[in-house]
Amino acid sequence: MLTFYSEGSRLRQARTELHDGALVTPFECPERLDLVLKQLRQSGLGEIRTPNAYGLAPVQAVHDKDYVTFLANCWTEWVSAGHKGEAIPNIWPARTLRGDRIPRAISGQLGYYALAAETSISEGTFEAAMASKDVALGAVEHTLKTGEPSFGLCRPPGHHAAYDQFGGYCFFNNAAIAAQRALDSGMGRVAILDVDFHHGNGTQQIFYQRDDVLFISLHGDPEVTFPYYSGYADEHGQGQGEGFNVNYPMPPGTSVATWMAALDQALARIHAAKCECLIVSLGVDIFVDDPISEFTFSSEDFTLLGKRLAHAGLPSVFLMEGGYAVEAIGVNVVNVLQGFKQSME
Ligand code: FKS
Ligand code: ZN
Repeated sequence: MLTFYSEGSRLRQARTELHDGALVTPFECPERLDLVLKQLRQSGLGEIRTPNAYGLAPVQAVHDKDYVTFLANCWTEWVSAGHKGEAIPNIWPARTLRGDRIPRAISGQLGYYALAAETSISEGTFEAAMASKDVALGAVEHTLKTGEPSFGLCRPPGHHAAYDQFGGYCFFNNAAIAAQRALDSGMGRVAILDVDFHHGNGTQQIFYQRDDVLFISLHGDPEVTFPYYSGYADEHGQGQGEGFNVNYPMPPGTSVATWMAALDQALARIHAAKCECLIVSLGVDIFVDDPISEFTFSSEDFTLLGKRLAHAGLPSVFLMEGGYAVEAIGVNVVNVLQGFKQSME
């Protein structure tokens, strides 16, 4: 199985994350890449390739043009406005304010285009987001061409990024960009299966009114878990998209057996909807020791997960999302991929 990876992902080097009321070193850090790369190299899973540069068109196929421009210019504007720290929003068009204006000042734009405050924008953030979506596009292109599975070691992650909003460590929605690419190259219907601990609100929002992408997410119950305002079981999709969005929220501490039962239902839905390829938003923050998440996967359980995903029998692309128990993330990612590879016919 080929891995796609870009050195450009290292350009995201934020120093601050707003966490528990303090500015801390971000959980989503470049060292995550090294831990996964190290295990991939030891595993003999396959070659690690640098993707091509695909430019902005595939980004603009799922994101708002003005949002992309905002991300491209944000850091420079923030610095020229004389701000000292990293760019962090501190006001939003909240429910009682106007949501129909995009203010001229960068501080106003930040609130407009942000859905959460933990994720700062810093030098190199846009460039890293560009590298990350190229990784996703390289992976999907390879799978479309060969039918072979591939892994995109995306960083920054993507599943919280919506049509015109960033947050939850995400800027461009890598899975959505890859899914759109698959559709544009002739795939009839694409399944995106999101196994990250956190609900993939961005992916859901981008495809909510469409039936050409089936989005299914297994995640921590938003009643008590980020992103709180999305990911409930009654979100089924809208209009044409009715029935093509499926959420399995589960409480903190949910057993692997319960989680796997939800996965089986998800795979049955993917089969019933006649999806022609599978994109997995692969967050390994469902690991028991993950510092910001509350599911109970052991490292061996990740192998089982890979095996079950292989039973879907579809051309598959794995794209990295979260996972923070830094020591274990390499092992856990590789276990999914090895489990998958071993179970393919
Ligand atoms: C915990 C607060 C949660 C933000 C969590 C962001 C999770 C990001 C992720 C991604 F895959 F996108 F990286 N703060 N007390 O893991 O979903
Ligand atoms: Zn997550």
